[in-house]
Amino acid sequence: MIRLVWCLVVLGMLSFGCKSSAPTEPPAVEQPAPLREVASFPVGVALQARRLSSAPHTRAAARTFSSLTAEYEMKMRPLSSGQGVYNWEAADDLVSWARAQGMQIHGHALLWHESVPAWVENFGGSDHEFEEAIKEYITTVVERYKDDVVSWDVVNEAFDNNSGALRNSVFQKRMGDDYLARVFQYARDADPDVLLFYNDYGATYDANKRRSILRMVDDFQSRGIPIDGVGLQAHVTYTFPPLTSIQAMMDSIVVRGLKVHLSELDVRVNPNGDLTTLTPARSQAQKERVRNIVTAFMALPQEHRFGITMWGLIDPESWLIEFWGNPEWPLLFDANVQEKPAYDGFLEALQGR
Ligand code: 9MR
Repeated sequence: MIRLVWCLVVLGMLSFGCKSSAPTEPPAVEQPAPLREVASFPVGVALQARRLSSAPHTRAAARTFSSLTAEYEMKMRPLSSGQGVYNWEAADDLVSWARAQGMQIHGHALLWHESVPAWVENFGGSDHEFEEAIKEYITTVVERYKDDVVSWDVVNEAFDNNSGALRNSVFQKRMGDDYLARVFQYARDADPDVLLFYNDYGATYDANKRRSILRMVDDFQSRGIPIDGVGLQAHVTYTFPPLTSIQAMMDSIVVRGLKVHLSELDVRVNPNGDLTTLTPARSQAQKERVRNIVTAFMALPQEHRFGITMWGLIDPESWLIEFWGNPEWPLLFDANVQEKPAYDGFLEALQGR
């Protein structure tokens, strides 16, 4: 009995203590549900290794996303500063951080004409030696991350805009027009389990590029060259390209039995430069656009939904601002690492709302 009275007294003191301290605490802000907990497919984010030193970034990224892409560090130029010379540190930092958060890792990108180190660009040996060096690079990188990376963009942006012709990259020049097939095979030989993607932009609205990509897939499949999916970068605006053209390209990938990755999603709201701040109306339009794209993706058969990756975490760090020279707010989080209406659009689509 004495014990019961004592407990009641203590409980009373505790609740009184809570009540009296309540007014000094900031009101609890209710956070929306984490996308990774709601989605039935991986929801990813591209991060640079230097963001790992910012607690607000890592907290939001780990809470929200279930997949990580290195925005920079796993490309050839940063990874390899000389033939046989590898700089793993920054890539390793991202990989071990992602693993600690239970995130899967998408490798980006083994070959990209915009990330060619000087030793490759100015390679002094024969074409055969060039190809051996590229093969060695692919094998080394894929094998190193065998246990960590579930999927690789094997080649990024191999086709020209408008014409759809094979780009005259150093890879095409030194290895010939069939280099794509051979490098996909090298990646497969290095890891029989990793998923292999071709990744590009513009495939939803550039008819010739789309045709070239699909022709490459058909050709690979007819020859038994390994390919598991196509990454559509999805650098879109709030109005362009039309949803129907995004759906059509996704369907073309699905009918070929491959997986679809919306691999670099961001949604420009200021493509004409008419805004100096993000207006509520444009923010709402962005939310609807994100909702529509995610809804269209969710309509794909489950085994073809590889994932959706946002190309960056917070608006002011998006590559688009420098690239286009306009103020821009293309991502799901604002400068204060707070979820925007666009985040809610993503979430509502996942929830079927
Ligand atoms: O957003 C990336 C930026 O931080 C890098 O400096 C740049 C060069 O490595 O690459 C950007 O990402 C590109 C991606 O790798 C491929 N598709 C186009 C992206 C924007 O340029």
